Amino acid sequence: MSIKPKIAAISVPFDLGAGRRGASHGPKAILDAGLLQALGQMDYTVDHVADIRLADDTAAPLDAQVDATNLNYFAEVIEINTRLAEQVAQVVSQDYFPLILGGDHSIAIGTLAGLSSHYHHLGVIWIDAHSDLNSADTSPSGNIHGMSLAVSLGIGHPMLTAIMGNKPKVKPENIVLIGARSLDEGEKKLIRSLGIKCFTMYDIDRKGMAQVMQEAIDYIQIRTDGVHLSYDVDSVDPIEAPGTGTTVKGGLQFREAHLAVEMLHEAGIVTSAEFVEVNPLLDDSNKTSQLAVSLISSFFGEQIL
Ligand code: 6HN
Ligand code: MN
Ligand code: MN
Ligand code: MN
Repeated sequence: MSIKPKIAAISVPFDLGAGRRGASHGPKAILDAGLLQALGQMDYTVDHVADIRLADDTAAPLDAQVDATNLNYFAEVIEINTRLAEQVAQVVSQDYFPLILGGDHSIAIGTLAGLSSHYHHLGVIWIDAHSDLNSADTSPSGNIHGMSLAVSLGIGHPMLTAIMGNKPKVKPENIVLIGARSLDEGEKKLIRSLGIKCFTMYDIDRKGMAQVMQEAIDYIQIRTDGVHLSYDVDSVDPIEAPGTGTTVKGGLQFREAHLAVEMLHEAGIVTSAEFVEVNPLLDDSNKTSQLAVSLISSFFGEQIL
């Protein structure tokens, strides 16, 4: 990233993919915490091109018309992601760097669908306590934010996998999971059977974050023509990121969380990013939205010295 990309910020105030409300306030909290000022100070041009929200008059629930068993807010998730996919496809064709602010992690469905219009071999670096590889058959909750990566692989309800065309948006060998520590049984099976590269917290403890990130970068850059960073703030330890709906203890430390994005900046391989699951309703101190601004700034190359 020696030449600064033009950034298209897309906010997605949506939380119906999650099990609790509040991630819909994430984009505003991140903006209020000073994101645009921080990027402006670093001489980036940021156009806040869209704020994607549900139409007021959501039509007759699709959930009632199709079999959406164990798929909570199916119709709303489809609507949001269809519109997000179109927006992402548009900005990527205009040579913007897409920066998506969530919202819950179900919005990765739309982000990846939109990106797949441009990249043939899209890589995905998924930093998350979870793997979001469930489907209606394996999900313990029915919450679609726990299914978004599976949908992008082409696994799940056909109306979800059909957004922006039926082909899978990402191939299993082009995914790297980082920070995993809460995987459901079906997800573990899928990771093993598809051979998805996964650096768990155990790997991070054993090897250190620097080595894990270097391995992730080396692995992904040789096989892809673009790399999307999907950063779920629940990857970070709840001490630093209390404001998120599905906290899991034993997460990334503040420095590890930053080192990951600093190394991605240095590698210059990432072509789009999203930061998701900031829920300010669970965080009176705004610690988590401030953390998001700090992570995004580091990702775009903020220098300490
Ligand atoms: N997220 N694996 C759990 C589920 O309900 O499927 C948690 C998912 C969390 C999803 O954090 O984006
Ligand atoms: Mn997630
Ligand atoms: Mn190609
Ligand atoms: Mn998560």
